[in-house]
Amino acid sequence: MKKTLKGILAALLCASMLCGCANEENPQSSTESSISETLSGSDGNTGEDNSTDDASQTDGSETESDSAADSEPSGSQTDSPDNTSPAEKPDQTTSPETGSANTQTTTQKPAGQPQEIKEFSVDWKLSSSWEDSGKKCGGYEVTITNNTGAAVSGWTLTVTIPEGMALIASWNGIFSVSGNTLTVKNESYNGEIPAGGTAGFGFNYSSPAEFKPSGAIVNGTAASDGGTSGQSGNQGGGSSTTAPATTAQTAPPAPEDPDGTTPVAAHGQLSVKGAQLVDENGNGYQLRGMSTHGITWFPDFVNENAFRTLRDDWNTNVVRLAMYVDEWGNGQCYMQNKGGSKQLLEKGVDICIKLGMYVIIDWHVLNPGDPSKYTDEAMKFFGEISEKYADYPNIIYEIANEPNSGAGWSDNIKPYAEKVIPVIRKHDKDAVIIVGTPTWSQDIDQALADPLDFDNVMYALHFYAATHTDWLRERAEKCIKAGLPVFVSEFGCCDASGGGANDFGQAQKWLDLLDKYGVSYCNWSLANKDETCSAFKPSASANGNWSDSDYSEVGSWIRKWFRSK
Ligand code: IDC
Repeated sequence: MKKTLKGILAALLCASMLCGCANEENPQSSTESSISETLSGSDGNTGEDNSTDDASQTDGSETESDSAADSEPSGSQTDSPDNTSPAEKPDQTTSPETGSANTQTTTQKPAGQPQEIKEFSVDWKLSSSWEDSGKKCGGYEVTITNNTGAAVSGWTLTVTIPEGMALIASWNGIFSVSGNTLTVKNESYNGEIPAGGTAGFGFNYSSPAEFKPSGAIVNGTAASDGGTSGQSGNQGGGSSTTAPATTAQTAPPAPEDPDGTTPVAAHGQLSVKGAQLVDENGNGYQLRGMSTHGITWFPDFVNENAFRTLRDDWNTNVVRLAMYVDEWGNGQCYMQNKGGSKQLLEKGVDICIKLGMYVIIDWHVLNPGDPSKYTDEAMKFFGEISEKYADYPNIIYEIANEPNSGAGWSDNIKPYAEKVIPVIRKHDKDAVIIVGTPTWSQDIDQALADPLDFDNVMYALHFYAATHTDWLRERAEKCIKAGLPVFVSEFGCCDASGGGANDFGQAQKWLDLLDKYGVSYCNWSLANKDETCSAFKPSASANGNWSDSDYSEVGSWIRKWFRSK
């Protein structure tokens, strides 16, 4: 069944009627405001689950898994699970990322507790906490709200910290510690706070005693404590106490150029023919584009101008929206904030529909390594999302990013897929569905040996060029030649930790191979985190129209590659 423009317009009419009702009842229910409220809302249970395996493979040199992968091309999944607890490697696993989700936060005081409104208020959101060698460690996302009634052009915050507390990581501010005082000044790009507006920064700390921030001073005056919230369920009186909203009913927008030259206008509903992704005319078609980082970690990058720049300046035709399911270190993943995660995801999907780009809805399973641990959640999520977007040819579903920790193909992943795929198919009969493979989506040969019995399914192969070299390329080529539909829904040019040096020689070999067979690929990641795999420098904005000075080394390289196609 092909999706037609007529079908989309009918769906739009229907959805806009729904939306109209929702808006009548709740004039505040625009996606934008709901997202900002939700994302600044309660952490709820931010995942005390610190003992679970984490982005194990992401820790290049430290983990058994990477070296095992390198030295043992067979990539036995049994030796791959990483049992290093986050506490033992806080710097790579504790990445609450930029606190930019908070930039639109409005501070709401609990009813019945009038508080004196000071010139500034400060919200402290604990996004993670752990212990390391007897020290208390934690990650905070902090929001300063300007209540002065006039814009300020710079800010300096000081707060008392426990004796001996040190910073492990910090972002969106210039930090210094002197004795018992932590001082944070704005960066060049976030000094301006409009009247009523906010600025955000964040950091991870390690301290002999737990840090419970209060009594901050901003620009020389005592700020009101907007509140603290976080893992412990300690929910103070600030904006962070807002419960996660349920998903607002919003209508997807119309494609802005339905008969034009956008990727989706020109190629329509994709499907799988043999090993090859083909367009609505049955011609081989390759998707190339960027994967976001976790959307709840870098929500600012989910914006129209950024995606438009990716389409028009970067020459890409797909965006992958990575929605972490339950990752340690981020209190806003799907399992912690379903409403907020879903709204942000839908915002990204809607932008792609408007821009005529393909979009991959990525159920970003890294933790738990076995996707079948959340089969019911996945069925519910994919049921809802596929019902909403059933008529849009833009959508590709990726139902398990990277199974790991020994999750086997035939025992865990395939049975999981056999439950989730029919849920999607019930609404969307022909969408392309990508299924992850064992050992962080490296063991595609196991899928080849025991494929799924559904049409339009592809199998994920992921590589990080500095870690996964000839042996994985050989496996890829063998499987593709044997007829397996492979989709590289995520790759990096650096090592599997997302760090280390870029290896553009290896990356080039990979991309040449993928282009030779028309295999689609998405690069990790559309973010300005201070790590090698980010396409942007920490100083870059998320707003598109980037200039050369905004790009990281890999950002410049990959953009050039896409533009050459
Ligand atoms: C990494 C991010 C990093 C984050 C970490 C843990 O780059 O900022 O702290 O996840 O969540 C993958 C995963 C992907 C990893 C990436 C790099 O799909 O989530 O992102 N990687 O480690 N597989 C192989 C590498």
